[in-house]
Amino acid sequence: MKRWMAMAACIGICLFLALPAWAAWSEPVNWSQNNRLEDRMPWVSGNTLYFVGPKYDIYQSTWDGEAWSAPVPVPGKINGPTNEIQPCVVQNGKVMYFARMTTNGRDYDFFRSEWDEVKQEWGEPVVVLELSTPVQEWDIWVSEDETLAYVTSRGTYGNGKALGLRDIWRSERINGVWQTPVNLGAPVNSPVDEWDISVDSQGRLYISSNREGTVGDFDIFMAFTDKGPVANVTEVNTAVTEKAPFVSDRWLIFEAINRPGNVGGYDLWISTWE
Ligand SMILES: [Ca+2]
Ligand SMILES: [Ca+2]
Ligand SMILES: [Ca+2]
Repeated sequence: MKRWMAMAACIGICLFLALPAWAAWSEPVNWSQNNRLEDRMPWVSGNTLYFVGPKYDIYQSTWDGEAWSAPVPVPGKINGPTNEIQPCVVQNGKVMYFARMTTNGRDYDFFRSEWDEVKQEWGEPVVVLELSTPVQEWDIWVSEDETLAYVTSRGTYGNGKALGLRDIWRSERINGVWQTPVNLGAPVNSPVDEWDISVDSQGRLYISSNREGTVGDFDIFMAFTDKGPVANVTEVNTAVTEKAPFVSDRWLIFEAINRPGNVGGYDLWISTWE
């Protein structure tokens, strides 16, 4: 081997050794404020974690840099006598989307509420009919500026067809109106359930599904774009149910049931990007 080739190889190996290992999601930790009942469906806006707590109301807890505060129900008109699920807080904490069990036979529909600066509470929610069907809506992810949404539903929109039991659909908001959602199709959707959806700053979709390729029961999967390809987020999944991911540049938070270390019922688990 010529001397310069040996030197180049040496430099290459040295560079390789000097580079940090690929960043990945850390081993998930059981959230410090989990209770024996429901702790589900996380969403983080700023330093506030919104989630579904006991009796299927929406709660919040704040991170002060060291610890999470004791959860309290969100103030205002969000929580009512039926179930409220899947908080999605955008517009710098001033708008909340969520799903509510309706009493008119439409199962869950999506609602939108605005923060009332004067009363310092959430205002009366308004149903988002463009994103709701006569059957069960479940999860909603909306971009910070409210121009893009992904939703999961048992229903169909317009002339669209579903691939499986629950699918993910995409809608854009134009001139203040949500357009008819379009089914993402395969491979992001599958012939079985896609229950939940969250999107990171790179446009990668974190979803939950019991499709082929799970470690066991429901797992968290990541789609590189909304057209795929899709990979199992193996760092966080186990043989039990992992669902309802929320993803940011810092955190991947999800719900699990019967996972070793659970406090009770569904718990939240937190993984950090490192
Ligand atoms: Ca509905
Ligand atoms: Ca699993
Ligand atoms: Ca729990």
